[in-house]
Amino acid sequence: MAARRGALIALEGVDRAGKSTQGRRLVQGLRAAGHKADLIRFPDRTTEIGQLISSYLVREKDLEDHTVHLLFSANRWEHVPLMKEKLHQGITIVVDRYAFSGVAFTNAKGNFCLDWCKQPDVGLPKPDLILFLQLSPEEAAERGNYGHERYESSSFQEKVLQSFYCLMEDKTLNWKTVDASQSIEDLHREIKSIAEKTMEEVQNKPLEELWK
Ligand code: T5A
Ligand code: NA
Repeated sequence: MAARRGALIALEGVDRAGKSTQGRRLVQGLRAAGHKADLIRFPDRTTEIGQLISSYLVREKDLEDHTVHLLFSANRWEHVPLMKEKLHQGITIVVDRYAFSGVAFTNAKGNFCLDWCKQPDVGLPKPDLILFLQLSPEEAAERGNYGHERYESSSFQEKVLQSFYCLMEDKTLNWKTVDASQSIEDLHREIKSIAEKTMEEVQNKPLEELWK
């Protein structure tokens, strides 16, 4: 019998929805329950490509829009060999943002159709579950004002949200929307239970390719 694989679980959602908080909490909770689990945060600002992205986000560097889109995608692809190895070793991988953020943010700039935005990420490991952390703009604003990073304005975030809704219409993907206005612990419990159910369901299924 083939070894059981880990699940690939993506966290997406509007800014301040709690993706990073829940990503850390989920990996911690899964490990405490005896599962093998790792977290990857995208963009991963620690790699050379990630450092370029980071200097763009903090406005130290200006990059052309197509170029930055491809860099965000490349920043995911550079993790793929290790992600696949770990998944096949039975390690569940939680990704804090993934290709959906990549598409939603570039598409929100206008002049970039969804299809063009998706192409560089076609063939990435397909998430077994995409948790969409939903929070109203009012509640998100209560969690602190937007900082000075690029994209941190409410009008742009509204366009990003509309792009996410378009992506969520794809029924070949396992989107699950959760109410991110709950307390950190209540939301964690809900997310962990959905994650464990998915891990059980996919452990003997092949890993698929995104948008292929
Ligand atoms: N981007 C990203 C692209 O354009 N293309 C791409 O391909 C990718 C991957 C950086 C930017 O890059 C763009 C998107 C972004 O604009 P980032 O580094 O992930 O991406 O952005 P961050 O600013 O780190 O993350 P967010 O603002 O989206 O926040 P999170 O992770 O959703 O929220 P979190 O967990 O940091 O929490 C925010 C605050 O709320 C509190 C927390 O303590 C924290 O203070 N909080 C709660 N408060 C009350 N109740 C709860 N349940 C709470 N949960 C968290
Ligand atoms: Na975050």
